Amino acid sequence: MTRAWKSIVGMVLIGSVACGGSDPGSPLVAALLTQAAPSGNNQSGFANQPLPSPLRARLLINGHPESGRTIVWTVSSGSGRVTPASSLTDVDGITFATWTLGATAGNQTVRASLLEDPTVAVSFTATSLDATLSATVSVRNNQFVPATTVVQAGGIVTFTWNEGSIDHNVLPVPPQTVPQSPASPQTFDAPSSYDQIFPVGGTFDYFCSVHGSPGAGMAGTVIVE
Ligand SMILES: [Cu+2]
Repeated sequence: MTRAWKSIVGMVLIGSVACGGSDPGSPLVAALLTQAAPSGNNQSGFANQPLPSPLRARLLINGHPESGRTIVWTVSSGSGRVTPASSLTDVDGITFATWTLGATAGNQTVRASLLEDPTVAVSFTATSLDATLSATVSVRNNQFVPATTVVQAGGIVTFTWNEGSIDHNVLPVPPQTVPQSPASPQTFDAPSSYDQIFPVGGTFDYFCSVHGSPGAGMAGTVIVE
């Protein structure tokens, strides 16, 4: 079966593209690109920095790993880049690439596809935790939105009590001493707002002592790069 598939691929490569999908019994239909385990899917990272783990894709032909095939890596959403632009599958049918996220906030997507048949493809998603010098956390009933905020060292996070927001404070999880709302543990109602400067890098967990506890309920985190 593998030999038959390869001969069809050879025909595709010399230009007979139409033959690939015309026969429902064609072995080419049995080419499957999947996320390998571990795949590197659903990571979070910072803009302009490579994700911690590579993206890994696996090619199966008729259910068997296929080596020596070219997989093309392309960024399909977000402004990042993936390297190399193409790579060969190994004896386990696996190949990998490194994804550097772009500055686009939120979700970004990379697509891996088989050079010989781009319809054989799989996508990977990642979330950009874009670091800025200022960010806003909305203090609501009863949650902090977003729950995780990222700023650069020296950045300011503004905590704002939304309209209708009642009886909340911001307390640091020890040993950190920030963020901390004024006169805490006194609580505040909307309209209230205060700015917290984060001079140094680190992870700063906080919570509302009325509706949460460290790491649970109304709680949040500021990551300072
Ligand atoms: Cu609260």
